[in-house]
Amino acid sequence: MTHSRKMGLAVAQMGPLHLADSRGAAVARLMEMMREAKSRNADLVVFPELALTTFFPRYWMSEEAACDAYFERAMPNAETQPLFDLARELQIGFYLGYAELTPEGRRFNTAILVDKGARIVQKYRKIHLPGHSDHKVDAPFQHLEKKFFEVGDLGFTVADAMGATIGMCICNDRRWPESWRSLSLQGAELGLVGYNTPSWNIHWKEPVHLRMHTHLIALQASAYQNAMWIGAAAKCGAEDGFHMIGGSVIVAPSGEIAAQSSTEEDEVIFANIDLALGDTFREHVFNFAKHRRPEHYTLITERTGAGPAVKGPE
Ligand code: CDT
Repeated sequence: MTHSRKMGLAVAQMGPLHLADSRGAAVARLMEMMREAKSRNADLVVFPELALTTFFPRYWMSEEAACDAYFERAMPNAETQPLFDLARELQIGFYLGYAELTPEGRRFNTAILVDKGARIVQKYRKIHLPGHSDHKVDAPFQHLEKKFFEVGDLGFTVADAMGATIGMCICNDRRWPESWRSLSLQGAELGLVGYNTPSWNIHWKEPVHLRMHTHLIALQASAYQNAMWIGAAAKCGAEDGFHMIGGSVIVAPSGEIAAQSSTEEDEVIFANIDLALGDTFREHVFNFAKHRRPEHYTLITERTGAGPAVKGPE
């Protein structure tokens, strides 16, 4: 008999952040949603990827120009300190995505986990960077994550915070089973992800509805196959005319959606999640120690791209 272990989980979706919107305006919106999350008894609130600015990788510019306009040289800093102060006052943790410029001048797409005392307890730097680094002059917009960011160098890690073992990833990472498996193999009970997903595919003529479908199917399958809860926060709607999907969700280890946003604006969704639900899956169908067969999975780390068929016994 497993005893319930409840945690108040809020996901704070953001509507568009336009080019003209200041960091101060973004932080004020985050603070307002943090207050709402607390009023609904949340222990933790999940904010989106790159939550302080517009999704700037859609614009062609130099790395220097991007650094000047969109990257944070410290966290917290003068503009985000009020968010940290409010978290401490309300005793609520948060996940926040932002563009990180290190003292050595390295650029990462980063997320932090902050505890109820406003201490940064975990940092993650995005590993799966989608898009391109060249200027696609004929495309309606760019996706320049490969130009502006380095591949994250911190790996997939977990932290014990707010009563749960928590792992983080960022946007495109959610589409890769390796991300979630790396977290669940460290006992993650809750995975957090922020995202900015353009509604239009600039590489091929993808029906727009598939953007929502592939987003949800990836999260629901990943939650189930890794016996974990997932909280996923969009920044969405049309940023200066460039539309991104909403669909912020809280997904249970059963793969079922426990809460989902219904707008493309600032919106807080909430679920009083039971971490023990994951224990049931971990003890039975996904008892990793009992049922996994890593000796048959070696290709997963030996190969990056697909290669020739492996010869079996004659
Ligand atoms: N921000 C980010 O990683 N966006 C990507 C867009 C690629 S579209 C398949 C995403 O995976 O949502």
